[in-house]
Amino acid sequence: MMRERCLVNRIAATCCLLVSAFWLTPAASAEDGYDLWLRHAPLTGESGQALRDLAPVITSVSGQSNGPGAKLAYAELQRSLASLGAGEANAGEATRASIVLQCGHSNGADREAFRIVPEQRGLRIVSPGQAGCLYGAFALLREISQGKPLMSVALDEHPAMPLRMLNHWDDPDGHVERGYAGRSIFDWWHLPELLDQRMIDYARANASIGINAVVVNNVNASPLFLTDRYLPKLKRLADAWRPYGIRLFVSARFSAPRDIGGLDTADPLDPHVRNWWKARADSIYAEIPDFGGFLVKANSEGQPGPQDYGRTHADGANMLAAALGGRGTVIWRAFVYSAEDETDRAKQAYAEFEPLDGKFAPNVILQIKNGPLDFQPREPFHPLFGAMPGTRKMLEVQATKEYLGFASHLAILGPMWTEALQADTGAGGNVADSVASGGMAGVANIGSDRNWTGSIFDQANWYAFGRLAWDPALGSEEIAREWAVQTFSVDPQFLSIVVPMMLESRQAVVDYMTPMGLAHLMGTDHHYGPAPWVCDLERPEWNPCYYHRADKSGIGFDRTATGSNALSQYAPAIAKAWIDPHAMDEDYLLWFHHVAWDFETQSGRTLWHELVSRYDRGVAAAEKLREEWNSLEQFVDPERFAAERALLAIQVKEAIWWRDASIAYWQSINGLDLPAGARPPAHDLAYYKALSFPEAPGQ
Ligand code: GCW
Repeated sequence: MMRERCLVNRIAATCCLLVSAFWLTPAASAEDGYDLWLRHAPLTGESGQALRDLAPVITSVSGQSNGPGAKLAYAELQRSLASLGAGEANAGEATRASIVLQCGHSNGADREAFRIVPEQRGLRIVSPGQAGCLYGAFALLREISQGKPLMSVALDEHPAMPLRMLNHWDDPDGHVERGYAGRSIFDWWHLPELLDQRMIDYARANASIGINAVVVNNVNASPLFLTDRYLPKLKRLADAWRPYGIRLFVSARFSAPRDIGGLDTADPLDPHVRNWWKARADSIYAEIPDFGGFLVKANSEGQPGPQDYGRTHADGANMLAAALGGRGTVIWRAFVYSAEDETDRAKQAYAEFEPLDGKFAPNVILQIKNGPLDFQPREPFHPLFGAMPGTRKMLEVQATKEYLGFASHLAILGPMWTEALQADTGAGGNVADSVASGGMAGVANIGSDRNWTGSIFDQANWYAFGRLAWDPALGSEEIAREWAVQTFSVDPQFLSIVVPMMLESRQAVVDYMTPMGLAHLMGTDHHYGPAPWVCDLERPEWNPCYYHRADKSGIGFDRTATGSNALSQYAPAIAKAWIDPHAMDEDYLLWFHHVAWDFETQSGRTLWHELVSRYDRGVAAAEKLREEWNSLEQFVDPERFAAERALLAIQVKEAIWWRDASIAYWQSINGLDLPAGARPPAHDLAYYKALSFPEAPGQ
């Protein structure tokens, strides 16, 4: 199907080139976004000519051509180079370039590494393993798509971390928790008999950016996934994805021995419970020999866990680790907080897990969200990354944008994830270093929408996730450019506008939603739109007022020694940078400090005036995104152009809504006038409070 689509795209693109010769409209053919960054539109100009001249011939080193990675790499190069224009050979046989695939059969850690080595008349893709060969092929195509001459591509790469994993929060009935791109892509109803072509296209897209693991179901897990009924379904997927180097994982419900096992307990120290999990694991491995393992959300937000039996997280995780043995990995989430605990929610995960350092089995990885709260537009990095040296760790980020305007708002997350990955933990390295033996998990933003992610620009977040998990040192700009070239156009004028748009988009969202370190002010349940006034929910930490702590005298959460002292969970050198409200990075000011409304900020303005100016800056940035996109019509096909134009109009409208509702609320608390010249909110506070969104998706 994708092959046919490629052909259709090539014909369309060729027509487009012919048309453009007359009307100078280089982007006339409609596209729906299904092909992602793998469109491989024909190269034009000198690079297109050069590729046609070389018309590479692809071969595999004899005896090594039968592995799954080699076969896929071969097919991928054939089809995609043809799509890029190499199929239309200008060259005679004697002058054609050669691409040689040399793929080994290693099962070791190096199986994903690859080199692209230039040769006299062509190049060689070399890997000790099969997956590495496929990664090498995709890397070559990425380079060529950027206009790099085939003969000058030379790479030597290996992944920075072993697990580069998508977490799907998908339920068996097709609902996706916090998903904004339609229903689940997994058709459990028709599996195992029917394997949708989408499952292959999905694996190919993941492999193209180095993703090697997928958790297929929600961490709020249904025990169904552990039943015999689901085994053949899971097996069908695992078999389909194996050639692409992807291992399948399942979110395991901790109470499964009770829910589906006929036991009256799920106590991790009970021998019957241990045997039950061991037998379950054996049944899974009998069908899926390379099954990845279990992801577990335990004793968090009502999920069952070992604490229900007076046991620790380590007891629970190690019991499952023993059931898997050397065959797989338990990924245990550190996202926990408790209604009964009076302390700052941002402190609770550290308080619970840090004392368990060194107590987890070697095949347990602790999965930690990027910040100590919950995927906010901006948070400081999670203090656990600077702790627990005796524990394997994994970084969890969220591509779905639960708190950043869903798929409606343009917010490119590469800069946010880079901010986390490159944060110095004060413990001898940065966050990326601290997860080097674990990995990176991305809560997937993928759904049944034709364009996969609900908007074209949200594809860039899937892309950036894979690229950063492969190499956390990559710059956001480089990633954005790579993506934009492959997804839209290599035209320098287009790139000079769209790449900065992408890079600035996340800060725009921070500014109009939660400036200066504010957090969790989103509407209850759906997490869409402003609701800083909410203060009546059962659990204190469900209320936005818990986080902003605004009163007549000031605003912000005191996390210094005079408050919750969450700062003390960071290494002293790191905490020092945040301790002085006058000298610190003001992007985190109200995260760590409660300050007076007339506190003097670094701009010389009072806190109140500075806040208003940040809201205005955010709205202006959203307007700029819209204007800039609208200036790019000539570079983008009509379908994708119109879809994004509509979304950016929504974003501007909602940025104004965020600003106005927030300002109206703060004024109701502080009783202060707006700075001179600032526009008053369009409506009174009662209007904003009365808005409701019964149809908001993803809840
Ligand atoms: O952010 C919260 C979400 C929940 C989610 C939870 C988690 C899967 O609102 O929907 O549950 O985080 O990460 O477990």
